Amino acid sequence: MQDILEQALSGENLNENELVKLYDLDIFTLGKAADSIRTQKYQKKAFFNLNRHINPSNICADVCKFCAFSAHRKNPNPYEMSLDDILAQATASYNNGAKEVHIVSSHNPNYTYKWYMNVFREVKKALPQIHIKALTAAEVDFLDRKFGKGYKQVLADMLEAGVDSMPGGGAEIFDEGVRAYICKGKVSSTRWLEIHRHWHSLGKMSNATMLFGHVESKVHRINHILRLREAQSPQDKVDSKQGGFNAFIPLLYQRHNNYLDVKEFPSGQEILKTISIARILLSNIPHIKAYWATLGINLAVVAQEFGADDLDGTIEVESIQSAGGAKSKNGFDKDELIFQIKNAGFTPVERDSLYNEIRVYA
Ligand code: V47
Repeated sequence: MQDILEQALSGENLNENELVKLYDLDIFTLGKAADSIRTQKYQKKAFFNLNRHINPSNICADVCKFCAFSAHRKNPNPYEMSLDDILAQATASYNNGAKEVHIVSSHNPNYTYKWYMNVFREVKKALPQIHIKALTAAEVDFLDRKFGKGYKQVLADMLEAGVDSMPGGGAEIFDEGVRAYICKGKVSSTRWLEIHRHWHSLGKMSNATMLFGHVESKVHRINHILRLREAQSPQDKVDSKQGGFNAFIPLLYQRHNNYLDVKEFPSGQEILKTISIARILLSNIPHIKAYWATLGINLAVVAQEFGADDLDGTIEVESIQSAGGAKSKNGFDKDELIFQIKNAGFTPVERDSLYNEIRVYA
């Protein structure tokens, strides 16, 4: 069984049905292999940033069964933020030390195309130093379809309006059969990848998520990871920050307040194995993020021993995963994050959105 690990580590071209056997290895064997890659890249550094999530609206034209955030029967509190609300939140966070705003919304049919671009332009005008990470590929696809712009035009307009990078949301699970069940009508997997590739070709960075732990199989997860590996720009471009995926983020499904009927959930061991496998297979994606909002801080810190090197950031207000039951509504205190990382034997490194080091908390 070790053979499959050696083959995976040597970059052999195996398919998802072969690579799924990695899950049969014990957690320590997998973890050790992933940790040695992680340690070689970053030693004991564990990255985080000071960021602020802003979700302008929860009114959504789509109905993803896993989503507890959008306004629906189980969450009947529709809202729409104004530009002034968004600017006030971004400014307060900036004054509080945030270096990034992560702006993603539902697919709100009431907002105009101009409204979106104006938000980015005005945030950039008010806070030129802040990094704007905004619009998932699913939102780009929504704007393309609703306003007939073509996704390349949407991306060009985002760039012109001041968006610096794209978040990794909307990827869910690439398998189209699963997508048809969990998020029918949303961006297709092929289009999600095309949008990111085009963004990369403009010299920009983005992230890639994978929503796991619901109805997908382990083979679907491996297939998702392999498609990301294939879509990534060549290694030399990524290293010089010239466009590509910066981080892979496995998002653990939160099961409350939604319409997905899930019978089995991954154990902590299976979650860690998924993170290790991602580190082993994604040799061309620099960072693996253990997103504390879905894993909880304890598992997110342990995941640093299993291939992850990043925990995301302080967030301040988290609305998507907390709607599904995660205990992340109020973000994470910076000093507490630093304490947790140190307490686990890692060196906290505050980074910017492109993983340049800002401060090492030795
Ligand atoms: O795409 C929705 C997921 C994503 C649930 O790029 C859920 O740095 C778990 O993409 N349980 C949005 N997840 C969040 C996201 C993200 C988060 C942090 C950092 C970055 C980054 C990106 O949240 C959606 C969807 O996959 N999601 N509902 C749920 N019940």
